[in-house]
Amino acid sequence: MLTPEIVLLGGPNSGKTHYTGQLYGRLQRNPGTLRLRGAPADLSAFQEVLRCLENGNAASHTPHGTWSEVCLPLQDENGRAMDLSWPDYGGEQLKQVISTRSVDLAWQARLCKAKGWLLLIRLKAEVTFPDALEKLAEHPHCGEPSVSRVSTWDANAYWVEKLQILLHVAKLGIVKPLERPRLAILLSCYDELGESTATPAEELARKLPLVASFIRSNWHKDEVSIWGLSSLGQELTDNSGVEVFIDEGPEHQGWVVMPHGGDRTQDLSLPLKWLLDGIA
Ligand SMILES: Nc1nc2c(ncn2[C@@H]2O[C@H](COP(=O)(O)OP(=O)(O)OP(=O)(O)O)[C@@H](O)[C@H]2O)c(=O)[nH]1
Ligand SMILES: [Mg+2]
Repeated sequence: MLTPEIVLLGGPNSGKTHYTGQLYGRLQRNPGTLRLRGAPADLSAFQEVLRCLENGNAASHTPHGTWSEVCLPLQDENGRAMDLSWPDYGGEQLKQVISTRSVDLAWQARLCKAKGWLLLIRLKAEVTFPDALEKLAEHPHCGEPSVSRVSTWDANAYWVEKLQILLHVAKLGIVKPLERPRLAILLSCYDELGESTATPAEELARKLPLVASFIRSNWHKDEVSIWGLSSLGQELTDNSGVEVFIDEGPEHQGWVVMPHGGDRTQDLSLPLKWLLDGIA
């Protein structure tokens, strides 16, 4: 029996909880390449999300201190069994890594143990400063600064710094290209980017070139993949009551764009399957 551990890495509002709920709904009612072998022991984390989605509404933000881990008994299409331990938590925990420059012991243990990292980045919500840079270039000789001071990090610097801290904490050096942890990057809420013929890797490079380059330089090319993920297919709010979720069920909503691009597929378990194939 394989018992792979992965960590799900994503800041607040990056879509962790909705991916978790939608993944479980798919496994249960509309499975693809991965299937459930039986019922998980504790379903509470998943059921509340699914209950909201069945009414066409978004689930709530996960409180800061929350950590809920569910063991998913899975099998793939060849009947290979594995018990995947799947986490969900309040994304503030991960955001703090940058502000405090520290990682608590529980997180450190998880990072060290996990063979695969699933990193959620919501491109539309990432803040970069091309506007500020353009304005600076327009007034190179002006005495007065033309742009007011920006107090937040550019998302490029933020993610590179965060990955460096996480790798350091997991005791992983980057002298040689990394083979572990296997890394799946999910560009979440991919519907927010509109229709595009670009691959997910191209979308990442367009918005966050430094992050794309850091990953390309430091991971072995076969051990990293970049996907587009839209768990819901559209934005929901806490009282949106979107009919297609009520009529057809949340298990028929949402899609994934594969690393090579092309058509959307409904199988939300594909990135997980890729991750598990390489580490199991
Ligand atoms: N457009 C769009 N919005 C989505 C999608 N998935 C989630 N959202 C929205 O994004 C918001 C945040 O999603 P969550 O899953 O709660 O994010 P989280 O990472 O769990 O956030 P925290 O619990 O704060 O850490 C919610 O308002 C969702 O409605 C999607 O596929 N598309
Ligand atoms: Mg959450």
